[in-house]
Amino acid sequence: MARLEEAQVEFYHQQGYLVLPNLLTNEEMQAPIDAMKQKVSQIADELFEAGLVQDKLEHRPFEYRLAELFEGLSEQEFLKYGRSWRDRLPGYFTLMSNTKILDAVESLIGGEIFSNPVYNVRPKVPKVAAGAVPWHQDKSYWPDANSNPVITVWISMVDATEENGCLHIKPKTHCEKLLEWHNETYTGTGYTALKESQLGKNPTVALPVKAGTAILFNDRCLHMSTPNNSNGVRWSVDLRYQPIDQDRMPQHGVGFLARSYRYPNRVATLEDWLANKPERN
Ligand SMILES: O=C(O)CCC(=O)C(=O)O
Repeated sequence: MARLEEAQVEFYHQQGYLVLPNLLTNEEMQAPIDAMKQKVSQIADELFEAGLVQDKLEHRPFEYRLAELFEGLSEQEFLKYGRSWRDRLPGYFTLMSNTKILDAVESLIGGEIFSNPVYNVRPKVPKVAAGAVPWHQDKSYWPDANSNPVITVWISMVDATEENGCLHIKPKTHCEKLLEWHNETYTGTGYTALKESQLGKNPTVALPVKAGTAILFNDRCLHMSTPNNSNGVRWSVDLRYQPIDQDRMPQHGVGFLARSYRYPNRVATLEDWLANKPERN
């Protein structure tokens, strides 16, 4: 098992976040990237059939194809597909069950791990306001859930830079209570957001990272991301994990038992997940 070092665990608990540079290899990223490519091809087909694009750009690289498909189209055309995706494609289950990710999470919350139903594939294309995410705490999306601790594992599928809108975080804010949030009205997607006056004095840390890097953070840690000012897509995935004896948040979908030493026979398989079953019977 690839346990986190003691100093990393300590950093996470003190700062509320932890960066694991190059956690995943290109090979490990291939399955989720293939799932994303599948969805992009489906979108290209639909745009082509609707006469919105004349070229499906089949030969353009993963990092650019979706951005170029929407280059001449409106923000509303893009948002029809959602600012983040939660398709049930096998490649995402492969990623959520990745041993290295689960080992890191185990180091923080123990080996009884439930994969929370809230996961997002983020195709952050340039010039779409909803790409930039305002300051918030993830817990604002499940304020009443009795789930603690929930850990977000944010993974970059391409290099995330200050230009294409990497993640920014305010260390140590995870020790604060859940702040009163509002739903913003300028992106068309109603993100939960905090006012400038609520952000406190903690400095902001920008987190540009290479593809395959994971950023783990507590669901009360303040974070945001800036607009994508590049020509490519800032592809990322954010996954969430929690101990198995906590609220599974069915109002958000069906998560799954990802690792258990106590109930190894109940750990969900791909077939269970595809059938919306949280664990083996
Ligand atoms: O990927 C982003 O730009 C924002 C991610 C985020 O807010 C989250 O994972 O909770």
